[in-house]
Amino acid sequence: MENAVAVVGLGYIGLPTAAVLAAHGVRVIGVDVDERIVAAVNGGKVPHAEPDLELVVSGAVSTGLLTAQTEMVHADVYVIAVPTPFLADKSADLSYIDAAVDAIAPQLVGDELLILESTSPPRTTEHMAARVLAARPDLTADPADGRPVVHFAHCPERVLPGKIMTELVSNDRIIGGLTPEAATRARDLYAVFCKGELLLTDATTAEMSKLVENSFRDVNIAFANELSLICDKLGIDVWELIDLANHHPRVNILQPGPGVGGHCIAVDPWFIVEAAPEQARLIRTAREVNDGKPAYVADKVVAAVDGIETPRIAALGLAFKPDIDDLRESPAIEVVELLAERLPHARIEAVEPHVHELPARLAKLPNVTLRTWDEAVAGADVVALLVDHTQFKEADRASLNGATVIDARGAWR
Ligand code: SAJ
Repeated sequence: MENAVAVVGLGYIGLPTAAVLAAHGVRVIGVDVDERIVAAVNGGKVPHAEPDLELVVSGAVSTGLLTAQTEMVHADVYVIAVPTPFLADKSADLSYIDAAVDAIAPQLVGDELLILESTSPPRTTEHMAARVLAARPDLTADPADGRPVVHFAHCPERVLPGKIMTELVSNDRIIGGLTPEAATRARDLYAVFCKGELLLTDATTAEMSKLVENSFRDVNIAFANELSLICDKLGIDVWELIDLANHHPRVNILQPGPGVGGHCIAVDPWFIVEAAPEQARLIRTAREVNDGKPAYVADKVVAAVDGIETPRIAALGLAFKPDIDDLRESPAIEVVELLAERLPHARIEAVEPHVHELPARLAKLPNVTLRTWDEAVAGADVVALLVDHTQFKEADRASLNGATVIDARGAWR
């Protein structure tokens, strides 16, 4: 298929990118190993909730410009948007990238562009190129070499879940080429739909830029989370303190919470720590501070039910942040898990209005159930607010009936 873009991985980033490209007149083939995702997309449906995504996907499918399949195809441009989780030792798991690259390599004939969008440790684009060229010694990445050239670039996604369809178009983008020509070619693709600035650099700087952006946020959230521990010790309301301090013209402290979740901010800083363990001291400590928050919140709940034989605990929210259904790496889930383990005789009633069933991690725990607000708060000894969903913020708190409230988000101050 000529003049086509193959988007490899139709997840949180790949599918919106494929749909937006197709909506701008580009022929896009989505490739995903999951048959259910492929079937959903071909039916104009989306496998996960994201505002406006289904509208754009169904429109693109109906014009015939977006199709999905499980087999790899030949394309002029490959956009690789597969997961890059971390392993138990916090090092990056590049197996999804490697699998995608291994499937692409036999398709290449020369002159293709491979763009890595997955958030990746420094030098992953170089790793990707080396892997392709090891499989295909008839090709090169060097335009002066004489053999057919394949171009490699890294263009990290920076969109905020919940606002992906607008941010894809409006955010500035960093485009790192393994060669200047690769960067220019990648820029031409993003220029089709991106109204933000397109900033060209080399691939490794682009990789680091993405990691640094999320680490910046992680370190700043860790500062707020550390303040919450200090304030508890000193008997100060941390949210009032932050409100006041933020009146300084050059101070902007973020909000403490039960920890940092999602697939990005809780993961990406580890890639920097892995690349420069001796130097990345603050970044590592920030991760540890944020990772320590779920246990700290669980401790507070355990202390609050001390002396109650069979306590009932309402755990409000399971998502990793407000007003979304995404439960990935959610600190709220970790809090509930810890409570279930530490309080085997307690009834833990989770309320998550954005999902219809408990995630597998919690469903297997005998003392955790999914309830409505009314069911959970009626008769609860402790109410733990773990996610500041609008619905909870606006709820009638008279129904809490004097239960002990542990507000990990400061939403009910
Ligand atoms: N959080 C706090 N306090 C705050 C802000 C956030 O505890 O003041 C928590 C949230 O509750 C959540 C976590 O941090 O658990 C992360 O939420 P988020 O809204 O800060 O970020 P994400 O993970 O949804 O998206 C981030 C964004 N990165 C930055 O803002 C630097 C997004 O632009 C990236 O594209 C995305 O990561 C990604 O895919 O890397």
